[in-house]
Amino acid sequence: PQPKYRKDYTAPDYFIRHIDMTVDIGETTEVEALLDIERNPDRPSGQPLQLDGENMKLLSIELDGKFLTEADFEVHAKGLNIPSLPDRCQLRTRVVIDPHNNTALEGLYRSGDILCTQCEAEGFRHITYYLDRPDVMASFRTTIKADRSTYPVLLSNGNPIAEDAEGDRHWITWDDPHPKPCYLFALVAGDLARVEDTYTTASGRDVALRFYVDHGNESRCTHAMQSLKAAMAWDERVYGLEYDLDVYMVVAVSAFNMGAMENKGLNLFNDRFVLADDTSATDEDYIHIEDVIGHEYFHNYTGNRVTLRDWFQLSLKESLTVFREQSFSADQGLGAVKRIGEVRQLRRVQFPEDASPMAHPVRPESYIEMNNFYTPTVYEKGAQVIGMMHTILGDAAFVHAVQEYLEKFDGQAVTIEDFVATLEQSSGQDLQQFRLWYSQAGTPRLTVTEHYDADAQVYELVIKQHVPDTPGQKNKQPMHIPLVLGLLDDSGQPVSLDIETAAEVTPQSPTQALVHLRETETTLRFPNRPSRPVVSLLRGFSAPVKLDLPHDKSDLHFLVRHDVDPFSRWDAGQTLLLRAALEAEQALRAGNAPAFDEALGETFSALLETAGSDDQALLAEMLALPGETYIAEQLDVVDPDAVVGAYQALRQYLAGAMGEHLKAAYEALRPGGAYRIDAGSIGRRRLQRQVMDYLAAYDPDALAGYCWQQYDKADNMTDTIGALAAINDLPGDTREQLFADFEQRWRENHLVMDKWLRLQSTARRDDILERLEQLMQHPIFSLRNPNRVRAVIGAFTVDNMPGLHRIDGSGYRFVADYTLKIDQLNGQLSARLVSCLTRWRRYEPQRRQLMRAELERIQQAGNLSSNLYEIVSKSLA
Ligand code: BAL
Ligand code: ZN
Repeated sequence: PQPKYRKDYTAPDYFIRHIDMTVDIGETTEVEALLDIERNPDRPSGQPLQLDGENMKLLSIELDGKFLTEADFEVHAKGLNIPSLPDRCQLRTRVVIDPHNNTALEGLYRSGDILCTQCEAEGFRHITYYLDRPDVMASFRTTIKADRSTYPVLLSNGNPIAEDAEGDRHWITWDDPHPKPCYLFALVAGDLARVEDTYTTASGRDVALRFYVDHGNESRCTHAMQSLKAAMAWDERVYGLEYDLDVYMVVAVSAFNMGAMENKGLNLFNDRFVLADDTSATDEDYIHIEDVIGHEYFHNYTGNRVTLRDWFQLSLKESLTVFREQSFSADQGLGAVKRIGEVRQLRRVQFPEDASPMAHPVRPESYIEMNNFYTPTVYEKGAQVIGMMHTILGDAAFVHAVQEYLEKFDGQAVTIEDFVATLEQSSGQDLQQFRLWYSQAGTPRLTVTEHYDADAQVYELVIKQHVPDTPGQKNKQPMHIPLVLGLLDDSGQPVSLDIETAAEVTPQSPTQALVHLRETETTLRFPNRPSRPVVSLLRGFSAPVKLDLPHDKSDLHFLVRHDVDPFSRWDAGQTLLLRAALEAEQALRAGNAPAFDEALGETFSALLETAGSDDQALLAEMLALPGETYIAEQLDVVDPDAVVGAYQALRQYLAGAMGEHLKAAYEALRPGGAYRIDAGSIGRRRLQRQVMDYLAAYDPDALAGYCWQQYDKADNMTDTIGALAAINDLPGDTREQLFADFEQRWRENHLVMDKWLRLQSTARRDDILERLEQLMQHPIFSLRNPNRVRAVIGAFTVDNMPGLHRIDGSGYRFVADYTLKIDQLNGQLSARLVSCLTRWRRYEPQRRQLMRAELERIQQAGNLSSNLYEIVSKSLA
């Protein structure tokens, strides 16, 4: 497979202005497409028409009503070429496709008993011959014909304009007047129940909201429906954006590669992001549903009304939409805690990617398989980049600039440069240097040193920035990094800021400032400081950087107690814990027993004592340890045994320091009434789960008793799964009995069973690989369903460090075996699973060798999907 490069972009030689398509579903599926084609006047005439098309059998082709013979065109594995065309013409193709055997889940495929589509990024070329690129936008008219009893519901984008039936077959025609790229096309055929509601827009129009789900699941759409209405109202209130069609449809699908897909007017959703009720969904499920429903809804403007010129611009729509989703979500109640969760996830997943052989800029320069670039870098780092521009411009100017962008480019396919230039023009801010965030890969590192001159009463910070080398990029330029900071005096009070520096400074309040770091080194001087202040840096996580703080331990303890910014307060605690974990890791590698400061236990025990009064969701975050992956991320050479050992030792130490208070806290946090999903109740349950995690280390027997009772009494899935999660790593009868009971109760509900599978795949036990094989024999499991595969194999690769890194290499062998098996079915999925092996160079020599050998075995197996080929070959390069 050959890479495609951003620099090679050329406009299309032809446009397709309209497509009239008939999809006739039967034993086989026949697709007839009539394309209105126009030559692009800006391109030379006489160019061949090169249509994309894969995995289809051509039946006939007509140009302006005349059948073409084989001499008139050329069909190859990737498409169809016609040497020359008139400037305007109509082309009609008829093809046969095979959705029932489409295991890759792109194009038209079968999920359970329904047929559905996934066209982003390049799935439409599996449905019919087409110019499958986002800068070709057409109006779509789609007729679907099918058996009436098997497929009573037939959906596509836009509005239904005609329908009829004859015998046991029926058909319906949908018309979507908004020109769109084919990646936003969708079609669904199946026997689905419909749940309907109405939203009245700010201007008074009624929009029909329709959820389509399997029969029996109707009552499980309530939260998704409410979330959709909340998102519609939020976009009107914050961005002044009103929905533009009369109908908004959401279909829940069980076999789905992505989380959801924003097809115009007809979103397709992985069913885990639609279906929920109190007994089967956890707090986190409810939050995810709200997020994803919001995300897909927000795409209607940022992505659909203004779309992409080419796939290198993917982050244009994704980062802005993730940013909008995150703002919406924070407004729904969890605020700063939501931000902390995003940062945790960024550090756990995106920072490692940015330091891996797959590291790429937010706007990639090349790709072999576009599906490999739906990454944490494009999405989550991209959203942080948008967030920094929001910080630099300020909220009002940012929202105004986005509105201008949407107006200016409405109905067009544009670039990241168009977006940034609009923000610049609208706000008057200079974002020239800031653009490096789009082109330079790698996580910048800030190293801060401090100096206090008691005689001169001056406190000074020197901040150095460095962007590490990444594949294909060396010697990078300094970035424009917005750093938000404040100072605390020795009583913990915020200090009025007076800063002497060559850097630009934007005051945000009398005690907080935004400093624009643009140089390799920046000096900040704070005069008139009668005593040494403690600096609070990177407030609100104002930039996605790694930060080496100047603080000693006592400063960090001080910030945990006093910082007014919840993010920085949390991060000071995380830094303390991380430093302790790294010292333990070093001790273990040197053959010594880890030792921890008493002060650490005191600070965290003191936090626990505030369990009744403080913000409980924030407290839960404060008490949660930095994950093993994040600890490993700090090391030049990773020894997984030492990382896991250090994590456990630290957890055991803190649990011991908190001691009997843990039991009192657990009791105090028991629910007082019926299940509710407001922010306060979610916070209480999160804190209770965190307490249980320490209790598992402090007093496993007591914990087992609590788990039994909690499981028995639970009226909601958060408490039920909380009991299983807490006891997951503890051997014994209670664990086995609870897991067995859960299976009996929930074996018919595949989404709930995913939780059961996931917990067992991440359990720390010597026979984990045998257990994984058993789980894959369970009737609910199928290698063809991505959710099931992610629950067993995916969870194991991401959250089972000791199992994956077994010193005999059996964990790696297991992953490689299943990667190869799944690659025969679904290349998008196999490419994700293998990513746990790609950073083999960072491990100690024995693991390094074992991981590399498995990657080489995959490479040598041959016949790989382009997805897997790209990841494996880049990892070994
Ligand atoms: N566009 C793919 C799914 C999503 O990001 O919404
Ligand atoms: Zn998206």
